[in-house]
Amino acid sequence: MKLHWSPRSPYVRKVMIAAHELGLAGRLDCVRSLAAMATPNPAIMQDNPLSKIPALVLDDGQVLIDSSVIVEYLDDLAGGRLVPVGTARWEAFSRQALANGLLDLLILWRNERDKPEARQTAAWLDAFAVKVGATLDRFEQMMPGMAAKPFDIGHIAVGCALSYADFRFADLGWRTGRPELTEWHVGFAARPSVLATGIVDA
Ligand SMILES: N[C@@H](CCC(=O)N[C@@H](CS)C(=O)NCC(=O)O)C(=O)O
Repeated sequence: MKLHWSPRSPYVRKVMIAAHELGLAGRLDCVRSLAAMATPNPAIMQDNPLSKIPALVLDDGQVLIDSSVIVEYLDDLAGGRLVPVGTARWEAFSRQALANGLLDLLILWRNERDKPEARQTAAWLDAFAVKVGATLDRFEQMMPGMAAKPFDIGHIAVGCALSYADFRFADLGWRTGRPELTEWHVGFAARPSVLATGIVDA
């Protein structure tokens, strides 16, 4: 299976963590693919016209896009360990959606923050800060229940979003006032699948 991959992408990292958790990492042929909002990449677009990564090309040519879809596919392939059943399933999916939304916000925030000051929209910057803060608070409120659940697709997304905040928003101080989320993230960061997939600016 060919994976459009980058060591910088938190969405790709979700897929890589799942692959390691499921024992499937060796089956992925990771192809370095440069995805940037302002620069459509024809090599990616052959497989994903949105020019976004991750995109997974299966051996029969079928293409799966979106990190959550790909993680669910890998879980299915491995016999299902990361997607719970029953009520826990909807909890995990909701947690994943919230974390994906947090990642989307952080990326938009970074794009805006990195513009020359004269071109920044102050109202957007303020709104990003408010929404990111509220989402982090919600994760703190989800403790200790979230920490007690077996590791699932939602935990992967939350951990990747927090680690991305460390990577691109070191000054955000997301740990302040969120002791339980902080403690949970220490455990997340120590997992072999997470250690094997560190995000780097390369
Ligand atoms: N919802 C998608 C988001 C993927 C995404 O935005 N990936 C970024 C890389 S971190 C990308 O490809 N950006 C290029 C672009 O937006 O054109 C997912 O979960 O896979």
